[in-house]
Amino acid sequence: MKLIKLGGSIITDKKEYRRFNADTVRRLCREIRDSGQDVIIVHGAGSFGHVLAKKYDLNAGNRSREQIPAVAQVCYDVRDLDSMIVKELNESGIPAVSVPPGSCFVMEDRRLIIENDEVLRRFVDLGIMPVMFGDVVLDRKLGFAILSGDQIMERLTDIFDIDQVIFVSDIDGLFDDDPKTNPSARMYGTVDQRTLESVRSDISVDDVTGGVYEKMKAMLRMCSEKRECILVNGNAEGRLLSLLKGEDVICTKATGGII
Ligand code: IP8
Repeated sequence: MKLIKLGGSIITDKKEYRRFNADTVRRLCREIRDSGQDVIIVHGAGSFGHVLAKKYDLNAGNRSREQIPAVAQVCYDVRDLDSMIVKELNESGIPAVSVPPGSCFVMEDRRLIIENDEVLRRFVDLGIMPVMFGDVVLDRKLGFAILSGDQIMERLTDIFDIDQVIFVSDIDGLFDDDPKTNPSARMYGTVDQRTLESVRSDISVDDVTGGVYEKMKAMLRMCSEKRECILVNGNAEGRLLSLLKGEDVICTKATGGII
């Protein structure tokens, strides 16, 4: 089984609050369907989550009354985004159902706790994809906190037998600098822990959950002898489909895990 994260930068326009990239999502759903692979999808929050989460400092936890309406609004916005994605999945022929993490699970000091995975497993056994996403989640220590889709991915690799983890983003792979502002930035074909240590950790700092650097760290934690983790550009038509079919594509592969 493959685990795919549709990143917030590909499913939304991150510069504009609540701007959904419907055409891209529709195409990616079709590429996944056409691959014929068994897949679970997690998605990011993009401009449906990060804009208000940053403005009200939601990842710091419960600090002031004025955060509370923002928590409710972000919960609403990311569920709205999710329902549009689940709709596209179902319309493309992939039976899918929303499982909002903030309504089903809690966190403890920003770590997602999934004490009971029965619902997730039973949906998968029925051939229905449970779709989880970056959300605001109640936290036993902090009151609430931001749960990134990347962390959900890590938990899911403990629950399901995942042989390939794919992060679909709007860049070709991991670069040694931000390719959007530095045209001479170089892309890595593979990264290991040593590469990561030399990468600028402030790339894509717009994300309250850390951007490319944190993603690459999560990828290194998830890869193993039996499982590869790949970052691929979803704006390049057909690239995700080729990757899922086992073809060579432009991407960054994480190797060697993290110590
Ligand atoms: O886009 C963040 O999830 P991510 C969730 O996967 C919120 O990092 C609500 C900002």
